[in-house]
Amino acid sequence: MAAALLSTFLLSACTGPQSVFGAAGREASAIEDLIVVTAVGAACAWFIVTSLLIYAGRVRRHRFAEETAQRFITWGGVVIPTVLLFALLSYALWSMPATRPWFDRQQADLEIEVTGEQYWWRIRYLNTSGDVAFETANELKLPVDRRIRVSLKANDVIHSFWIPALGGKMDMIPGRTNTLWLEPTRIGSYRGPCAEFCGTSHALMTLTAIVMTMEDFETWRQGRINKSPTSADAGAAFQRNGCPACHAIDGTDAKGLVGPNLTAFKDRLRLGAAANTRDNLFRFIRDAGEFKPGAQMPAFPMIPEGELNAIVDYLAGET
Ligand code: HEC
Ligand SMILES: [Cu+2]
Repeated sequence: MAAALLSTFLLSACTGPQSVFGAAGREASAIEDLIVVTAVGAACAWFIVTSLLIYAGRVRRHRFAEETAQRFITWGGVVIPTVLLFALLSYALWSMPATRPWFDRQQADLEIEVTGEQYWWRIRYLNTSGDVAFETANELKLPVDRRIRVSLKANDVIHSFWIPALGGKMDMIPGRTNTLWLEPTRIGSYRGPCAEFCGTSHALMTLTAIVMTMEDFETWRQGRINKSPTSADAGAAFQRNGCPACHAIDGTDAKGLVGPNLTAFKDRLRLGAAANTRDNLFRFIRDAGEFKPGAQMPAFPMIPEGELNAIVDYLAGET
């Protein structure tokens, strides 16, 4: 029975980059175990009740003696459900510290702050003293096998942070900081949706978590921290068309904070919620609302094609 139930789960495409099954994080494994144990427990209860129904309705169709009925009610209606439900409840309570661990700054190997914005994710990596080391957006790079403390905030409305393969879900509430632990255990790329309806493009507010080895992560982090200034000419078209009012690129004069930080944009896999290709980049800048209805970035239909291509060249080649 349990095997049949499990295979139904597996056959219905329950695994993938955005799934609790096939967990790739410590908290997510605890959640996965909890789901399996409660599902199997529920399946057992269902199996017992259904068998009894069939027995009473099909096999023994005459009346039971009063005493037998009493005994049946005591055992089937009180004792067995109490034991079964109590066992499941005990397991759920016992697993709570593992699914949602208490956080302690001392234990963190890395601290990250993620802020929900309509309809994107602002990501700040903090240094050991708790100050912002650098900022990025929509792509969360994480080292494997490290305890990561994630502070969750929101700038406009309530959003919700959830990378099912790595850990639990937690709301991001304006004016509040919530904290969540993540400890990725497997290298790979995982997807997280915004899990609280936040407006027109809520469904397109997605986050990619990339789990890498500690060495790769350190190389990337040092590259971001020590980013050398680029020549002003390179991004002239970007500067000229007002993009720095909202976007920052480290090592340049672009210091806008309204929109996503675009440093090393060429390395990002996604753009808006689509693939980061030259063509999509061109179309996104021309009319961001075409990709994400309600996006807080104005359309730029007035930028001439050559000029737009220069901006695309810059962002696609920007390091
Ligand atoms: C008024 C502020 C504003 C201006 C001006 C602006 N942007 Fe944006 N931009 C945003 C916001 C907000 C987003 C996030 C939209 C979303 O994903 O919901 C964004 C997103 C982007 C993205 C996608 C980032 C990602 O990770 O998905 C790119 C690329 C971009 N802008 C390029 C530009 C360029 C090039 C210009 C200049 C022509 C420009 N922006 C001007 C606010 C602005
Ligand atoms: Cu959201």
